Amino acid sequence: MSDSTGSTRYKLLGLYDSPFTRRVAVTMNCYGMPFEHCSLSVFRHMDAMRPMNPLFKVPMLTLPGGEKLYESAYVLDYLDESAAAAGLAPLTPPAGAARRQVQQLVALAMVATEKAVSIAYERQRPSERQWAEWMGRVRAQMRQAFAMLEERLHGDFLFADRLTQADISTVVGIGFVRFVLPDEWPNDEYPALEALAARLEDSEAFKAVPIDE
Ligand SMILES: N[C@@H](CCC(=O)N[C@@H](CS)C(=O)NCC(=O)O)C(=O)O
Repeated sequence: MSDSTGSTRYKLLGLYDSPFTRRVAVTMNCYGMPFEHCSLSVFRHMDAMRPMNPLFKVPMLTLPGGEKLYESAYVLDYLDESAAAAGLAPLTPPAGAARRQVQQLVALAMVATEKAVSIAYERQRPSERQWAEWMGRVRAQMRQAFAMLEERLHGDFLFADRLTQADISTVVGIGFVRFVLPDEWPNDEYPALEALAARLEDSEAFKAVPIDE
């Protein structure tokens, strides 16, 4: 199927320094779903982005037929369903306790990530307008979520000795903190998470979507 521009490919809009965009990109790589990357910033490239996404919210995945999907969780849900239809094991289990447990690990990863993104936004404000108490609260929440993930990580992966969305979402969150807020990553506090991040960042699915692209 092609859209009005004749495209037959998936198009992923958003920079990879958005952890939400990057987790979609890594997931597509894991599923072997090729896509075109539209590398535009929601802040710096608003004029170029407006015609395709006047919401200025990323990620946005355009399907080969032209349909646009927003919200990384829903995009991942679509990708999982497509992967399952193609006979692949979805990165979030389809049902039952396994699904619930992976989703809850992803929820922790998203709390850590969203709080880190909040810190990054707060730092964009003029220094006299930054709210130190708020940043302190958000930082504590971010660290708590990473600590809970660290506690849950015993083997090579967060769930059942195989790669799931819990690992991908956690590692893109860690990547975001280390790249955008390096002073917010407490070195050596989460050794198991650091080992997971090192291993996954070295895999093809992650290396193909570097955070600074
Ligand atoms: N819950 C959303 C969060 C997406 C999000 O906040 N993206 C940021 C980039 S990291 C963005 O588009 N920011 C611009 C804005 O919110 O105006 C998702 O998972 O897709």
